[in-house]
Amino acid sequence: MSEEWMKEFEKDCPDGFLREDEFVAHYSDYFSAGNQRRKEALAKQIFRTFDKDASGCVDFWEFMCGMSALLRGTTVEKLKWAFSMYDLDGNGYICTTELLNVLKLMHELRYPSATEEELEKVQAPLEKVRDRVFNELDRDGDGRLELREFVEGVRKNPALLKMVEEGGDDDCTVQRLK
Ligand SMILES: [Ca+2]
Ligand SMILES: [Ca+2]
Repeated sequence: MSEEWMKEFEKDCPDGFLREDEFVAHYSDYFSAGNQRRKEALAKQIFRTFDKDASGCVDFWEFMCGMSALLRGTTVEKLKWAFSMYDLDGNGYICTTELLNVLKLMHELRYPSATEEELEKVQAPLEKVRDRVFNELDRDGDGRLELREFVEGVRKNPALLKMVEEGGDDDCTVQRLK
């Protein structure tokens, strides 16, 4: 597995570094459908979770750490990665706006060809999902999810993460919320 990654990485990054704009371009091409601006926003966010020292470049080591946490990590490692992905501004907690934005991005990933109108329609159900997730996870009720609240809460109730990943837009999720 890691040898394949090494090859891919060397092909894409002959100088040993992957820059943000290269990653974003690569990613946008990979998902041919979907709104360009939103795809770029998501790609930047994924890149940022890899770019641990915020240098704007990901070296092979950072790339490997990111990928292995994502693909082969323990539940806690995956949850930490999810947390850093959801914490869009990187200030150490997830606020309600960030969670809603993540829900929208996840929805767009599942339905890359959704029109603006369709996205408008899912706004209300996604807000419900957000409220539900906060009710469950925000133990101290301060409107912020900290890493500890997030990891412990989702470990106790994995269905919550599934709701976030699946965007809560299918009928059964909406049903479950009623
Ligand atoms: Ca934040
Ligand atoms: Ca809190």
